[in-house]
Amino acid sequence: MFRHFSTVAGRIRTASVSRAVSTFAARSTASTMSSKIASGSLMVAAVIQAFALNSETMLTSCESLPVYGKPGTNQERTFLAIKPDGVQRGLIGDIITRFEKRGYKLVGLKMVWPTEEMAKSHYADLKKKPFFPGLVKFFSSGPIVCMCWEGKDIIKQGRQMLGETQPLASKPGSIRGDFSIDLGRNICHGSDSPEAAEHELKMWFPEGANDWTKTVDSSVYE
Ligand code: IDP
Ligand code: MG
Repeated sequence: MFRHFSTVAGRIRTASVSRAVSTFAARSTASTMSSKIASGSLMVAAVIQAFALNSETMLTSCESLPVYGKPGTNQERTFLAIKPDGVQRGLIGDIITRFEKRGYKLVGLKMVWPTEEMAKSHYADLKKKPFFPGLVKFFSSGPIVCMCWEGKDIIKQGRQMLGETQPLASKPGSIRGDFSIDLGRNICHGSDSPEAAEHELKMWFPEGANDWTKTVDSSVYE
């Protein structure tokens, strides 16, 4: 039960209410009830519908940017994750610190225990690879830390800070080069293109991110 996104559940609940209300209203209209009862029902339905719509509006009104930001600007965003091995090895703080110290802005953060379905969906582009079943099993074997980072060139810079897919080919100073040895235990994930960032951020942060202003940005950007 802890594996469910509360906001997704909230949205589903809201959507269900909307659907139920529409069905109820349609049925009320088509029924042979007296017009007084029917209009009363419609009024109640309209109030509930307005409430449901308002919940949606409130959910989106604090998101002035799409969750994937604006690629190519200082508000470019990427999806980075600390995989189950990174969590087990106590590297959450170190990894976050690297991006914070570089000057990037953390706009989304949560721990999620992915289901196998979520893992399959996340790595869908690799589904024909022989290592896919093992990858899915491992990715869903424990909680991961999901992050949305924002800043200039973050998609490419994030990949560089992670290192190469193969840890043995990763330079010291990179996360994989400093902390990992084997391919299937390379600690972290990062979107590899703007398209991937959009897809992954929509998937892992359906509730959106936090569009906060970092007051020291004038000391980071000229
Ligand atoms: P990436 O994580 O650097 O983007 P991808 O090619 O997208 O690399 O692969 C996803 C993950 O699958 C890798 O991080 C790695 O953990 C795992 N992986 C990739 N290639 C292999 C392989 O040949 N054998 C086992 N695991 C692999
Ligand atoms: Mg990849």
